[in-house]
Amino acid sequence: MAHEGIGAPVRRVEDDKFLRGLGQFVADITLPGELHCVLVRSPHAHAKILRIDSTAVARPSVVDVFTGADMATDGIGPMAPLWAIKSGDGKPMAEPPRWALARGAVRHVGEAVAAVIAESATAAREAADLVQVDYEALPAVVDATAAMRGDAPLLHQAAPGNVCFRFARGDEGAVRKAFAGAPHMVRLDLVNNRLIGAAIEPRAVVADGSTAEKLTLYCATQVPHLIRRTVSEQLNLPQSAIRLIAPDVGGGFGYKGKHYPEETIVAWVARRLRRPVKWIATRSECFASDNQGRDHQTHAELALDAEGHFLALRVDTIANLGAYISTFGAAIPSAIYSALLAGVYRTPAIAITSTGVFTNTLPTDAYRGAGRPEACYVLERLADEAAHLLKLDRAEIRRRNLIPADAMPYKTPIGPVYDCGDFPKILARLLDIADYRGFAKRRQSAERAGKLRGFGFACYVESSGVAPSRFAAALGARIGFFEAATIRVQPDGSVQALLGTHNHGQGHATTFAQILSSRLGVPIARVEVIEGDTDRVPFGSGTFGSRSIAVGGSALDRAAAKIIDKGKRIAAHLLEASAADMTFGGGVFSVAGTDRGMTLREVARAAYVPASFPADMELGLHDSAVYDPPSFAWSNGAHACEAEIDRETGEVRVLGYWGVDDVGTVINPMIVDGQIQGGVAQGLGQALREHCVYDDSGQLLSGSFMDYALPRAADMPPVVSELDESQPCTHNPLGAKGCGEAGSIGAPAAVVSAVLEALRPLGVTDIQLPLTPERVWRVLHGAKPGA
Ligand code: MCN
Repeated sequence: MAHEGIGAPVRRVEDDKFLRGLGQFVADITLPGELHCVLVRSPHAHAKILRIDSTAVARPSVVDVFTGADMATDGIGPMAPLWAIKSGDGKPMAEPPRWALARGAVRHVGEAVAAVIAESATAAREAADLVQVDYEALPAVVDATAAMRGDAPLLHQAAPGNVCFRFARGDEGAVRKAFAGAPHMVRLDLVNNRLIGAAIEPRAVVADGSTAEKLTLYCATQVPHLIRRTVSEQLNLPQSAIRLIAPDVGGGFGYKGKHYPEETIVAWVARRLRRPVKWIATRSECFASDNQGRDHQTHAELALDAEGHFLALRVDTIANLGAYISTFGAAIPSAIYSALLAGVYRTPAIAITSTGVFTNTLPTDAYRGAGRPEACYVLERLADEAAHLLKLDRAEIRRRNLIPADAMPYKTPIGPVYDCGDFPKILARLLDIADYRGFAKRRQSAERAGKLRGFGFACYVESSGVAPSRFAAALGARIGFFEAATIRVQPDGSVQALLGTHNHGQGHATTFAQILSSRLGVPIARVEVIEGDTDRVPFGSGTFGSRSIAVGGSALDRAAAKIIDKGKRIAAHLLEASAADMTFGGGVFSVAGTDRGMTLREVARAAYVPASFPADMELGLHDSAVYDPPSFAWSNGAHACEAEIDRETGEVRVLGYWGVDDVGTVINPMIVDGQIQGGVAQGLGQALREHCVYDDSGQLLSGSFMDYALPRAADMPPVVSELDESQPCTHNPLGAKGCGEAGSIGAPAAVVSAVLEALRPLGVTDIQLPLTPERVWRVLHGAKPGA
């Protein structure tokens, strides 16, 4: 059998159907008698709803129009966040209710106010235009700092000053002491720009409520079991009465891993009308209703000794949560972000405060990277600034502060313990492959051609494998983050693997099959990976936080161990040997020290014939396992890029990009390479192009791809990605660490580092994300940076 197992760069088995247009996405699901749902959305960022009048809508093709009042009558519960953060003084976060259909007021443009249900999508759209909503417009606030001012409009009575929480972590006393005695200090004010996710497939929900017994939901989501749970709680239905199918999903990027109002609305309407109901977001609707990402304003200070050793870090972040707390919206800028503030560095004292603030904007939540790019950006900007202050090379100041491999396991002063990693080696290798030494020469020749050239780099550590449930619970998580896997070896030796994770572009059908190929010795063509169906997959948490391999893969590995164990007992029985003498490898059970053995296929056949196995054994070769990680899997790496700036236009061109990443044991290097490249594309997007902008009244100005600039193929430099497998994760059975977010974490910091390096000779020391041509041009020409 060709090597297809762990480590083999096999092509993705799932791509065939996608390349031939045979994927089955939610919009492809058409049920007999289905109705269509179009949502009437608020044009105001903040308003009281005075009256909703749907009399003009009456026509045969329109079935009904529902409002928040109807949902209230039916006792539909609020959209509860699944992570609750406490303030530094122990106070629980302010948790104002969020209703799937607005009740009494709207707090962001695009908030759903009424659901129009009609026999066709066109009829529903036309009718939605005829629903009359009388609003009393209220003043709005979109900037988080402005929202905390005394005269700012108040969004929720339950959140005075629009503050949701004032999270604090670390040892402020130790930090204060270190700063008092430090000879050097750098301080920066940083903006981490708000981003809008843009998967190829818009969000979509189809609900079949035709029968009383079972509500089937088809949903473009990353987290099938989680959505089943939240919808069941809101509709007060047993979870077993809901089947949630997340079929092929065209990208998720974190923002499809959250519970949205439309899931509740469509499920509730379908049950109420006893008909299938379909809602497919238009692209404009995505801009007005999908969660957004990042949006931090941070003041950060780093204290250093005379040699450039970091002594203490203080971070004060104001995080814009939007109008409501999304599923994990409160955790991202607090629990998750703060855990990364040691980064790859030995900083003895760290303290952070992070204030979550309500504004009249869409809710923010996880978006590829989710708190980690923000932390990396703070640290790397400070490191560059410190190097500049102390006249040290940027690589040298990092070398002096990196946590050495022999310090592992390393307990950071902010809480987490890194189990392994060789950060100095990774950085050294990066600088080699990117030819950092040769940069000065390349810069000179660029200067001769009238160009400004910069080399930048960033080191990162990532809490992949989200999440150790005990750690998460201690910081306010209301759910566990385990993963579950079931393996069924069929009587012919073919294998089905059922996992609670979800594949929306990451290649799970291939990599999970590769794990089983290694563990069970089966060809990957004989492994079927099943995800995304709560009636087939018993339990699960879903895919987010680069967890599928580290957590789901570990559950699968454990289940495989149980299969092997049972297979040994069956083979021992048939070969008249002791189970203790059986070995397993390459798909064959053997009696140690003899040439007697049986293949997995033979054992599987026997497992379903009771006469072939001991009487006290249960029939079949199938088993399940769950895995809850004891810690995060600490992926890490260093990324570099070289960029050139056009003085005339301010355009930044990234000429080359390099990454050296430690994602532990690599299951499929080709897939990991693709994941890194995809992440880098999104990181470059954040650094150079993407910017979600609201005007002061809360209207989304970047509400289409004409205004919100995604990176295009031509913006992508060649990406050289190298993987270092020398530091496998020590606490999961695969040794694997996640890779899905790596590129989006390192890239923004690396790009800004390069651009500032290019601009420093002109006296420019600061620029805020994103580095659009206009911003760079303004900085170059000494004008005030634009909004
Ligand atoms: N892998 C591997 N060896 C490793 C680590 C991972 O071969 N050491 C493989 C895995 O088996 C899997 C892929 O790489 O096929 C990504 O694995 P992992 O890092 O565990 O991440 P997840 O599968 O949990 O995916 C989530 C992650 C996140 S959080 C976002 S956001 C994201 C991403 O992955 N969204 C994506 N990558 C994406 N890729 C696509 N195409 N579309 C998205 O929406």
